[in-house]
Amino acid sequence: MSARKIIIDTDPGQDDAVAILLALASPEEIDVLGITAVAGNVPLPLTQKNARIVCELAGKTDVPVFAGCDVPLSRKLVTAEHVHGKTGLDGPTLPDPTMELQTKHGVDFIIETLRTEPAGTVTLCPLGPLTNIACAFEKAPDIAERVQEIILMGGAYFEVGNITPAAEFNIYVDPEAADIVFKSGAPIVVMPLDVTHKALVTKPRNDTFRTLGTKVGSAVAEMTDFFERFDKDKYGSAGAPLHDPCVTAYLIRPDLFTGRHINVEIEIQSELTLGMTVADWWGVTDRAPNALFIGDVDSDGFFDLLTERLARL
Ligand SMILES: [Ca+2]
Repeated sequence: MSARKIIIDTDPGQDDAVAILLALASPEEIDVLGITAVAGNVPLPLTQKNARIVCELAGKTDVPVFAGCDVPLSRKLVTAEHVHGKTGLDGPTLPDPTMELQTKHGVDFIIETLRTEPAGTVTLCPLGPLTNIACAFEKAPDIAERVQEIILMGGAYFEVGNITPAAEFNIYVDPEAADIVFKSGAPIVVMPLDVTHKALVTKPRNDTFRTLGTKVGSAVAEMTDFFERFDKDKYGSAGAPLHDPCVTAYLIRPDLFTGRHINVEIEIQSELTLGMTVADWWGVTDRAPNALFIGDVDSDGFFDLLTERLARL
């Protein structure tokens, strides 16, 4: 089987960084055509810079990085420095990138790639708010049916919200964009908090990253140390959840994950529950399934994979 061609759409973010490192360490399964940055965890000038920092950390300076949208489709940007720190990548000290940002807009890169590559051969991997993807679908309605699959981190059902009581951060930041993507007709796989909260970096797991004895291993351990304090304080959990790496791990080992093919709709009107992913897990409506909503992961298998791959960089 040849490697799957993907575009990573991201707002790094420590967990985005680990997701990107996992993809870049796995060329047999994953061919990263490009990385598009979006405003989310921190504003766009930082997310596009962080994406380049991560590529350089991986030693993969030939991956083109594009800046996409700097604000949600119709709302004011909400960021998450309280989770990720001022830079978005707080924790390790990493050098400023020397690789150039591409001049093309990220949305145009997504459109052109989907139009150029054979239909059904490019997978989109959104790890942040869905603004860039929705913008591309709005600007070029012909591309949605050319997408092989969208594998995204976002939403929650049984775990409910992390930014409001009802909503997960990525969907909440740009609910209109999420609504467009979930209604696009493209095949969607969703990694909600329900599964990402099971991908916890416990202390022994983080020590394993640290003892890899590489620049990447140390950086991942330091990012996780920083990231962890938030979830420990908030949820009392035994470690930091690696949300976004669930997306790239799924590309390599889909057998580690289980879920249900169900209908998922996005709340875009209610002030109280704005950005909620209304997931028909129990099949109580006759609304057509539009997403594979993941609910569980073999967390040991996930961390074994992550450790093995990060060790290569
Ligand atoms: Ca992210």
